[in-house]
Amino acid sequence: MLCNTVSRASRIGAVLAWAIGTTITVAGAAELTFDFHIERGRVAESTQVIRIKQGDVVKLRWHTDRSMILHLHGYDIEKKVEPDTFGLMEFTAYATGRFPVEIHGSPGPGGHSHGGNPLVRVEVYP
Ligand SMILES: [Cu+2]
Repeated sequence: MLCNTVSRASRIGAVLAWAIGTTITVAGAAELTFDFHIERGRVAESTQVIRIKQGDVVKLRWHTDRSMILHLHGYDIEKKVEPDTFGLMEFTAYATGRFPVEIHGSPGPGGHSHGGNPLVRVEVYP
């Protein structure tokens, strides 16, 4: 499935791109794209944890069955996602650690509630 294409394939793609000299930004860093499909508030198990390296340029593409707001903690990126399109989060993984992506119930300060497991965990390794 297209939506389950995760780090391995993306990393190979990035290496190939590097070989022809197009997309590399910093020595050793890769450009990585991850696709997620959210259904009933969850993503496929194989995409619940993604592992990247510090300095990687990362794109997270979100497909969803209902509109919601996603929040990548630590990097503090918020993205409203809607069905029938995809929401894109783009960042350089400058900080190492483990960063949860949570679903926010509604926009605004009152809607910032987190419970249970995060939707996705982003792990950035030095
Ligand atoms: Cu949050």
